[in-house]
Amino acid sequence: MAAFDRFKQFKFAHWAYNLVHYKSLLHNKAAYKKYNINKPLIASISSKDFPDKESKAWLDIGHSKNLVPSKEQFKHFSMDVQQQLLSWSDNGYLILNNFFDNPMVESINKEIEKLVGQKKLQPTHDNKLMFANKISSFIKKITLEKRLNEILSFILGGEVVPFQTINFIYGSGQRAHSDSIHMTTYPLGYLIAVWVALEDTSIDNGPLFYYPGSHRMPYLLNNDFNEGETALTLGKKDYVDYEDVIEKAIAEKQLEKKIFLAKKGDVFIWHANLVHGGMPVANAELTRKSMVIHYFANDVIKYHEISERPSLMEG
Ligand SMILES: O=C(O)CCC(=O)C(=O)O
Repeated sequence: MAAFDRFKQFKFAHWAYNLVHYKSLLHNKAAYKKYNINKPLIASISSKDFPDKESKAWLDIGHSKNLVPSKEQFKHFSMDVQQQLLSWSDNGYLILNNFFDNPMVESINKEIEKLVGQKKLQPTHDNKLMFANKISSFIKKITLEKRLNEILSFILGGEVVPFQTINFIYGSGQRAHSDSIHMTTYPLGYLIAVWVALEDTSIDNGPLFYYPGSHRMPYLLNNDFNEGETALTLGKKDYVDYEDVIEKAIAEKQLEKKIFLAKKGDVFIWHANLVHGGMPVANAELTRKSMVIHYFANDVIKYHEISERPSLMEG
């Protein structure tokens, strides 16, 4: 393990970092009070600090076909969206074909290109362009798109707040995972993701894949794969260990894998616990421009399970 990675194993390194970013942790204050979490906002936090693993988002408590029609807002959605909301509990995803029109998609692509050209957006080691929403008022505006936010806040049962955007120029090739290991909430299930196709995808440029119904599997959290945690150090297992465990769980369940062959402008919304990833890129010369926006419900505890770091949210 590299020296810096070893250093990050020590929780006090995170506490110091959190202290510097104290303002960005205030979003957790009301929820800590509500759920009786007696810890400073800068402290490490994980599922072990919560009273149960059972509390869930309102739409996960029963079946969406029974729950959604009783809400006033439901009848204001299009027939297509209504049908998909009724099946949310079965599928764990929703598809909005042609949601963004061509000029809008081109404007997003231009904006990302500009930010990359100006080196304001730099690819991470795994080729992600992170947090364009924090440096571009145009991208921020996209995350707040009204029709989109109405659907998201309906599904999560309250106000949603964008946490991050991730832009891809090439397919991610990312292994199967649930976002709840990266952006965890208490109660569970209060994260939602929006994937936007910024060009057509095909089997050659590494399209998105997903397992319908996988969101109903138990949430995989530190207790399920990590070990060796102490009061001062994080568990000894790594993200790769998590990926191995989730792949095994999917294989055991024999869930069907589906591939989203998106057209430019299509949107795919997934549940906090839907297992998904990126297909291997068959032709490395092809781009696969896309943007993911992750949203949290506003009034829940938001953090990162593996590193036990509370999420940093813009004030
Ligand atoms: O776009 C992809 O290939 C995968 C994105 C993803 O898995 C995520 O953002 O959680």
